[in-house]
Amino acid sequence: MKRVITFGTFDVFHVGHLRILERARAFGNYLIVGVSTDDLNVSKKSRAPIYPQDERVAIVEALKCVDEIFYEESLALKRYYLTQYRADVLVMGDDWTGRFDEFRDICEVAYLPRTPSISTTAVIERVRR
Ligand code: C2G
Repeated sequence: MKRVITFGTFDVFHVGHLRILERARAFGNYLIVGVSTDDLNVSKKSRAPIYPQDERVAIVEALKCVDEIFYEESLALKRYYLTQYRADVLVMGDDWTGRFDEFRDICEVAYLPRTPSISTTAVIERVRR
């Protein structure tokens, strides 16, 4: 059993989110996802998500590739989450490259290329226009 963990807000869920979760799951055979709380998102991005945390969790939790979810409440708790959920691998998109290298002492860390040409911000902008 290889346990994979990843984190994200997954706001206005799109195919880039789906692809990273599928690729993360392919790193092992059990995928745990830390979904950022609304409060954490405000502190990370200075705005509230469009979809509230319970709806974001409901969407991510329903995916075939996701085995377990929890609320990510703080970026500072990363080491605690990795230990608590006994992660063998941490997978993140390459917008986070280098940011989690300090955890290589307790698990494998992999950064995967983002899906091009799609983001929550781009979707919001398109809807606005
Ligand atoms: N992603 C991707 N391709 C895109 C857009 C996003 O692969 N076109 C990936 C990101 O790289 C990330 C995941 O999807 O790994 C979730 O993205 P966000 O919801 O933007 O996550 P973020 O708010 O950056 O939260 O502890 C880390 C964080 O909480 C990450």
